[in-house]
Amino acid sequence: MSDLVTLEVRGAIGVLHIDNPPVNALSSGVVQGLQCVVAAIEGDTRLKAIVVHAHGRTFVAGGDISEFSRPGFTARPFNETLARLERLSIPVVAALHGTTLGGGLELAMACHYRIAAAGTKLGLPEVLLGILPGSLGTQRLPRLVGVRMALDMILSGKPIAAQKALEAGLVDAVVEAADNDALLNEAMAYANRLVEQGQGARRTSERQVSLEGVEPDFFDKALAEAKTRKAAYPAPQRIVRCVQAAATLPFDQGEALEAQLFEACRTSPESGALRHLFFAERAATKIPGVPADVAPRPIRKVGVLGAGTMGGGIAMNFANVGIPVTIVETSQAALDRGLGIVRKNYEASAAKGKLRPDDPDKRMALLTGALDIAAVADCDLVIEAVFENMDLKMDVARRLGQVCKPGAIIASNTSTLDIDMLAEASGRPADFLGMHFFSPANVMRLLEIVRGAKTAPDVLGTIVKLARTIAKVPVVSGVCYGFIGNRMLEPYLREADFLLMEGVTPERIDRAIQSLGLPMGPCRMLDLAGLDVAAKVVIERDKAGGLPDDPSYRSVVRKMMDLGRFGQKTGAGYYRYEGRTPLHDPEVDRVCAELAQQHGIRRRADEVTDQEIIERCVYPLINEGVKILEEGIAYRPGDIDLVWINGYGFPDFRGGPMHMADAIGLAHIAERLDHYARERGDAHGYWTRAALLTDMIAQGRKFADWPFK
Ligand code: 3H9
Repeated sequence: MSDLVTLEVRGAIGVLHIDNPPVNALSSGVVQGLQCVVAAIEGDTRLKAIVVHAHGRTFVAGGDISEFSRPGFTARPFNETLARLERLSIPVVAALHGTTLGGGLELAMACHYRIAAAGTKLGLPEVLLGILPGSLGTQRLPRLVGVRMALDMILSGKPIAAQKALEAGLVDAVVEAADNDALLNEAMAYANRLVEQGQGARRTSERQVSLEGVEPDFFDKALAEAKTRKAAYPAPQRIVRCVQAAATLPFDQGEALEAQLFEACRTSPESGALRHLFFAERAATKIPGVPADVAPRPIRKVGVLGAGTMGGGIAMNFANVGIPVTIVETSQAALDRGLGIVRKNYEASAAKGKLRPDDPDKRMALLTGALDIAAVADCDLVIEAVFENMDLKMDVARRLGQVCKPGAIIASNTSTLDIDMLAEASGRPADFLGMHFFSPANVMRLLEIVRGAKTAPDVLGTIVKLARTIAKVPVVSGVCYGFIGNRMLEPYLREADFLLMEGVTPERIDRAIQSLGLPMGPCRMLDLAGLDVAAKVVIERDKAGGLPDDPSYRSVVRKMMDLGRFGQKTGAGYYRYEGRTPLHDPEVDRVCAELAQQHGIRRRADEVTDQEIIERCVYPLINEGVKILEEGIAYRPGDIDLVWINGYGFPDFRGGPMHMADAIGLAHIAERLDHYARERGDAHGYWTRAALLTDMIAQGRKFADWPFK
């Protein structure tokens, strides 16, 4: 018998212990252990009841996701073990705590009775990994809670609270247990009572699915919805089919369908991408040079400089989790305007039912406005979100260095500027870093954390941890122009600009890029962000000597700014707008043709295929990502993928640009970069491959093999 799963006999009760830290995932070792213990129980006539209990912080949190990509993986051994467990004639009680998820809940549902510690969360989150519950979750859950709730839980992947599970019939009792031992005692007492009362097995698979209150077209509608809204994902439609089978077919037929469709999902590239992102998110919090047990500095109060769109959004993140914020502005009018927008945002969320009615007042009470920078003197963390201008930011950094209390962390929200220079200006480079939020800062999940040359490890550790507290995905970047995301965005936008001059319309460019699953192509994106803002970034960089010696470089965006076409906010940019609807604008064609003539760019829209648009915009972006890895700006390819998924709307089912590059094939990408270098010339190095890309191809490596030995 393995140490992972053991059987302890306590009088007439057998306790099946699962002990596989940190989350008791169902690794092949655990499954083997379960098989052995269930076989032992079958042959032990002393036992009158069984309690299934897991050690540590949670009951089983699911199948071991790291094993899903292994050749030969199958859910069959686990499912057969569950069937044997369910077939036992003595009552089997599951004692649940923590996060009882996926295969963990499926194990619980194969038991005959379930008791849960108050605070337990129960769910089937497989859909978030692009799969469906593969251990009879689609068959047993509808038998316990009905098809409507089962479908809702499986399609959303959201866990429910123990009390709701009790009301729905998913658990039989919720108990207050001070700790896991106390829970085990409660479960023992429950099992003993069942024995005293002569209660036997109560098998979920033998129950009928109730269709009461379910309309005849319920499944058709659910399928249509899954097809239209979630067409790119492999699981939702299949989930509907499985739950429908649970409601209409015998258990074994539903089981066979689930097994077949689980396998189809598991082996899909989309699920591979989503699983990659699951582990990437966890890996991103592990920072070289920062010990895992580093003591974080306490963050009890935050200061934000600037109450504009960015500053207000940043402040909301902290108020949302109960951390008070002091917001500093330079004028009362700007402060009132900023705080007014924050209140409106909260009230809109409350009106939509996303917040409780009293939440806006409670959260606003955590925000204090001030007009003097000295007001942040008692803050543990101060984030400056003033206008993106180096002189201004240097001055603010200097003043913060004087005002902040000793040990306070000072952060800049700059999206491009040199964090090391700002850190030196503050006079406290060890306490300084970049916290680059993405707009809207209260919504976008990405937080790019910029590590300066002298940022102290505990400062970095504190902010990575804090990011998770405020529900952000933290990714650490080194210092370079644009950090990870905006640096990679640059060649993407460069090529879009050239394509416009070659005569390709904004609609065609956007359509081609959107065919990958991005919500917007580059033209729509810039129209929304503001072409004035985008052009100013180019102009500032030019002034700093950071642009190639190429007068045609991003000349369309600069021209748009000169013409006052700032995008959606002025009703005209790459498109003209009726309300929010983008429409073709012949004026843009004319401007692009004129620029093409000025720069000697050949008009060739008829020759340009959608594939060329994708290759020219996306492959240089990937190439830039490889350079970022090569230079150590990003620690891992997965970090880059997280930046693009959570900050730029890259579709998660593609796993991010680096994961997608593996799927396309690195040799193919390199070959196309070389092709464009030949076709278009490479005087400015636009198509020069990253050296690491060439090395990886020579050694037959993929990004999935990172870190390279
Ligand atoms: C499934 O069950 C399919 C079945 O239908 C069929 C099966 C046959 N596997 O998130 P944390 C690791 S699909 C492997 O930082 P938290 C995680 O990588 C599964 N590893 O902690 C990390 O490792 P490291 C359905 C897993 O407290 C460590 O545990 N279940 C798994 O913030 C701590 O994780 C899910 O989708 C796993 N299943 O959150 C649940 N889970 O320390 C997925 C965690 O090396 N898991 N790890 O970085 C979660 O949602 C969260 O991890 C959980 C804990 C809420 C459990």
